[in-house]
Amino acid sequence: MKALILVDIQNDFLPGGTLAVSNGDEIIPLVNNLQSKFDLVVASQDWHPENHASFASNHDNKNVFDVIQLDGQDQVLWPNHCVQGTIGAAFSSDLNTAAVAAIFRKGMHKNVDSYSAFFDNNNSQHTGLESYLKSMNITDVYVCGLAADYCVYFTAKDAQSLGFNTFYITDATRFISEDVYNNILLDLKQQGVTILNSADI
Ligand code: VGL
Ligand code: ZN
Repeated sequence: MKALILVDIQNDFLPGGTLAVSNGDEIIPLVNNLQSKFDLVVASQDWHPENHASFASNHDNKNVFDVIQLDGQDQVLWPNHCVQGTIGAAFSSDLNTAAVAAIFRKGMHKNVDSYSAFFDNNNSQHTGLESYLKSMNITDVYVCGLAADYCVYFTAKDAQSLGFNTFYITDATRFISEDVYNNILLDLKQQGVTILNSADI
């Protein structure tokens, strides 16, 4: 059984949002069309409290894109984004969510970020996605959404390490940083993730 995970297709990651990914809106028609090819469609939603430690505004003398140590790990500081209950945190109104069976929210704990739809960045808290997919007999996981080099990457990496056959749909993602993107593609290939285009599905 095959699942499609729609990662963080939220207004703040789209043109006009606070952490807009260039051309992020271009993926939406593709993602809408892909959904009917899957047994199950689920979505993740970045869902931060206003005082979240990943926001540069919550640190003295720090700028957006500075890197700090948080709980022993490198943490990029972001503009405020996807604050719980705001329009920025909502899914794009162009995204077809009618077939989305379940939504997994992440990044709710003030002191730890959560790029992956499966766990927090320190791997301590599960979102419930792994056990949900396994309970639905999913063996193959396809990932798309935003951003290619952060949340889609970590979701694909974790899916593969959890034993799912994992597929990363390049034309149904857009990156924040091209350098980071080139590195993560190499890493995903090394982990055994299949990199493909939506036309191959
Ligand atoms: C994301 C940065 C911060 C993402 C979420 O969805 O890729 N990136 N929070
Ligand atoms: Zn975030």
